[in-house]
Amino acid sequence: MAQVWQIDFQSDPGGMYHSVAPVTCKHDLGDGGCWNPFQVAASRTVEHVHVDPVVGDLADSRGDATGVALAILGRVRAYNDPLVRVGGADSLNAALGDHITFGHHAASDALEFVFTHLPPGTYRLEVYANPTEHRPPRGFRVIVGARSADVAPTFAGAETMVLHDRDTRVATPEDACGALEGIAVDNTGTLRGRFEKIGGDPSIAAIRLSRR
Ligand SMILES: [Ca+2]
Repeated sequence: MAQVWQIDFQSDPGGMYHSVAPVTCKHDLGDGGCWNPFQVAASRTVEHVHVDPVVGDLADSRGDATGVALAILGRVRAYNDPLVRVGGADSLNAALGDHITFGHHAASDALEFVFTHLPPGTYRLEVYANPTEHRPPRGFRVIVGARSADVAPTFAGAETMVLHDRDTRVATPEDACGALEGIAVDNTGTLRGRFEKIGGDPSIAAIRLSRR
């Protein structure tokens, strides 16, 4: 059976640009509905960044403690899009509408990420961008060793929703996701990678890491 870790990035309450209260996702994609909030201090000015946020003792998707930790190395900002309200915590939107962001203002142009205390094995890494259409675009690239994938929402199959009192296209979760397969984790239990900007507002909403 797969073991899966689900991480839901979000800011704490009170950010700028009408950032809404965070909602931690409970949506079950088939592996269990436990998500870990990765909460970053809300950006209260455009220059307000949070440096090297970390979340430890991650539960797996079935709610069992694992001791796994995730560190993001760099200067990030955080924002909760009103999409998190659509469907409530039981909706995948609760994981995808809010996000951390980088690549502009005082934030880093690229971020490193490090999982630690993973059991050795072969992993699949799925990374989701905020799926709402935005100018500048929300896309970014995830890189692990020689593997890379673009995480850049596309809108051919998008729904239109009213967010911030205007019509906004929202990509399907699949069209806002990039995935890397076959990542080997050895006895060090460490998986390192990097995020690089593509668009001008790279917005990391969620990660699902699966050990098969
Ligand atoms: Ca969330």
